[in-house]
Amino acid sequence: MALTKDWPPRRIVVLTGAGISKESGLDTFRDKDGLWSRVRLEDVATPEAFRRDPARVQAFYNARRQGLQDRAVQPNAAHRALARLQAAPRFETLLVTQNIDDLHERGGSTQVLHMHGELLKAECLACGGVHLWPGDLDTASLCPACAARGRLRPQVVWFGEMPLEMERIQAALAACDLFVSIGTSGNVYPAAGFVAEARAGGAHTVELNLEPSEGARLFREAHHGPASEIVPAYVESLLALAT
Ligand code: BV8
Repeated sequence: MALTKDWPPRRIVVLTGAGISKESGLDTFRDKDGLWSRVRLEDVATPEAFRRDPARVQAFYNARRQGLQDRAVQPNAAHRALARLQAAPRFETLLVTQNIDDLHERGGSTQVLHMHGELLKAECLACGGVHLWPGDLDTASLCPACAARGRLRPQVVWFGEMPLEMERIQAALAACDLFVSIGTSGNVYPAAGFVAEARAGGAHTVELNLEPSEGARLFREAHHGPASEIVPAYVESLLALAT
């Protein structure tokens, strides 16, 4: 039952997390076999860690960057379903992802808002330039714009850093009719607070996740199961409204 100001919805905000890429072969963070079960985020995903031991942080992201480009890692049916939703003219869909992989784009999505940055890009600490960077980053890496050596970091938002395009996201959450959260544990802020912001704006809120997240009680509707199954099913139910 949709309790919202405007149904069928016209303005939709979708938020995705690591769970949508799990069936594509990428690790999540907090599952039992996740990234944070093998390394402490304080050692590899904060500005302090980068200042303390840049080689260790670069190695962590170099390994993930190479893993993402493994031929076995491909977008799955959930990524492709969201691309279909974005292409439907009946809806105005903003896709916000916490993920730093490029599987939404490779699954056909356009205008993906990477609030935590992108693994395949590097940012120059000398000139601020952001560049596509599929290879390893290290102390010999040269900035393509200013030629500074060893000043490139992953274009990734670490803990303690401000996520990207927050004003645009918050305006979309306040205005949307429907907020759909997919494959995220609801542990990390500000993304974990988006559902409350959408509800405050009168939107219907839906969680699509393998299991109830930390914020499950804030969602008016929930479907649990693997993203590759429940996301296409939910998208098809929305597209049926548009006919
Ligand atoms: C900020 C990029 C403030 C890096 C990430 C002290 C100082 C400063 C801030 C804080 C602090 N203490 C706490 C905070 C806030 C902090 C925070 O929330 N910490 C948590 C740990 C409590 N947040 C921040 O620091 C943020 N910045 O607050 O800035 C500020 C203010 C003013 C000025 C300047 C700064 C920045 C947070 C961003 C950090 N970067 N990623 C990288 O990728 O390496 S976070 C990283 O974890 C992800 O990007 C994601 O956002 C986050 C959570 O991950 P999820 O995607 O949810 O993945 P998870 O494994 O947790 O869950 C997966 C889910 O999928 C599960 O529910 C599972 O059931 C489900 N699933 C599994 N398989 C499937 C599935 N679902 C469907 N199908 C399947 N097959």
